[in-house]
Amino acid sequence: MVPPMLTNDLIFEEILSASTSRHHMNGLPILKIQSPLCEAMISLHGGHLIQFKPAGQQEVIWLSNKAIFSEEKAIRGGVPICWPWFGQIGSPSHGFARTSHWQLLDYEETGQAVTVRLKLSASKQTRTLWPHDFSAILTFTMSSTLRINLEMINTGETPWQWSGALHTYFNIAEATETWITGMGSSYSDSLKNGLPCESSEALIINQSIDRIYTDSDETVSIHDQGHQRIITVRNQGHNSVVIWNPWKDNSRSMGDMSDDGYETMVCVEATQYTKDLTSGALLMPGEKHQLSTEISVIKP
Ligand code: TA6
Repeated sequence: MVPPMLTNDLIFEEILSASTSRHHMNGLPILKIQSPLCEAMISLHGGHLIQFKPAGQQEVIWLSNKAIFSEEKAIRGGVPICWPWFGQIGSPSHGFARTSHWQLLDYEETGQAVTVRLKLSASKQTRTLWPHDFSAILTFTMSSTLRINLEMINTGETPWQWSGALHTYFNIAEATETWITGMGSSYSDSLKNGLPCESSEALIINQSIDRIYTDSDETVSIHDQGHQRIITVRNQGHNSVVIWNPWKDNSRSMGDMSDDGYETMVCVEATQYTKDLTSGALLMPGEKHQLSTEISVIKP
């Protein structure tokens, strides 16, 4: 079920192509994709994908039914773009990309997929938060699978360092009946001050979890028993996979998540993790880097 605001509060603006139309919600521009292969929505505020549903299947992406659509806030759920830093090592938390307005660069559709590209470049506003020149291009390739690619380019004359994440919220039928494999065995536990831990068992979502896995397999699988499916996640250009579920108490403390929100979501994030702003991945002038995630659904 998509949250009611996606159907009730969406105001149509214009048709862009056979599968793509432009809308707005609370004044924020939203692209809606309705193709024979999938349904999806992307908010230009944050460059934030807020829906993805392959034709004939359940929603793959979770969006909070209390998500706030406002220029000042990051949307709770979907795929927040955390960049150019991950976590609270800078301000705002998780970087400024998820609260910036992204420009629609172009869109294309073939029989195989709908592709939408968005762009964010350095501006007076971004330089007050992060004094660097950059250009970032987000490409969403949507068919029965979803691929999100964040390409970052150092357009300046000095090197800079970055971290970040494609902070995907997955929609699952029931957390306690969901387990995750392929994330690897070594992780640092953010709930225990980054304590290094080892566990080779499948991860069951039955408690508050905030872990940074550093030796994941190429494919991480979310066994979503209740929906009788496996969601596979293949990341590239990252150094870790963060898995997060806020569980009861934290859900209750978040104004933009309902008290039981944690029961139907889990975040599995393509992450470039670093402990502070000065030890991030280095990008030299003129260099590019791509951080991507590819999400598919397997019906056993
Ligand atoms: O990726 C996990 C995490 O960094 C958690 O520590 C948790 O706070 C979460 O992201 C959500 O952060 P947000 O700033 O969106 O509330």
